[in-house]
Amino acid sequence: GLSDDEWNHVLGIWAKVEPDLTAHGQEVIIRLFQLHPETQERFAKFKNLTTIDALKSSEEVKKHGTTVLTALGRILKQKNNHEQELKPLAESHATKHKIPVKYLEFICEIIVKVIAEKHPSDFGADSQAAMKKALELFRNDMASKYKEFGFLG
Ligand code: HNN
Repeated sequence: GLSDDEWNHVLGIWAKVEPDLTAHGQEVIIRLFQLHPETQERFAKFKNLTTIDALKSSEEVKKHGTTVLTALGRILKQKNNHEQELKPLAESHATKHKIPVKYLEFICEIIVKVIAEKHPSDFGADSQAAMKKALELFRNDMASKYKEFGFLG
C-alpha cells in the first residue's frame, strides 16, 4: 500500500486537477485515442471522430473524459479502501466493455503525463512516484476483480 505521506501527495495533486477535470479528461482521452487507436474502437459513439479536430471539438469526448476522471478520483479518495467503487466498474469493464488490462496501463501512463504537463511546479518526483503507485494499486485490483468475473484481461 501507500504511506500516509504518499496518499497526501496523491490527493494533493488531485485537488489541483479537480477544478479543471474536464480539460484534463479531454486531453487524456484524445491522447489515448491518438497513441492507441485500438482503444477508440471500443466506443461505438466515437467511431465518427476520425480527425484530431473532430476529437477536440467533440462534447461527447469531453463528457466521457469527465466521467473517467470523476470515477478515478472517487477511487483515489478511498485510499485503497475502494472495493465499493471499484467492483461495479471492474464488472462492466470486464463483462460488458471487455477492456484489457493493457488499456488501463495505457491510460494510467497518459494520466501521469498530462498532469505533469499541466502542473509542472506541483507535481514533483515524490508526487509522481506516489501517483504511479496509487494507479498501480488501482490496476492490480481491477485485474484481480476481472479474474473473479472470468475475464482474463
Ligand atoms: O460502467 C459503465 O459502463 C459506466 C460508464 C463508464 C464509466 C463510469 C465507462 C465506460 C463505458 C461506457 C460508456 C458509456 O456508455 O457512455 C465504456 C464503453 N468505459 C468504457 C470503455 C473503455 C474504457 Mn470506462 N473507464 N467507464 C467509466 C469509468 C471509468 C473508467 N474505460 C476506461 C478505459 C481505460 C477504457 C479503455 C479505452 C476507464 C478507466 C481507466 C476508468 C477510471 C476508473
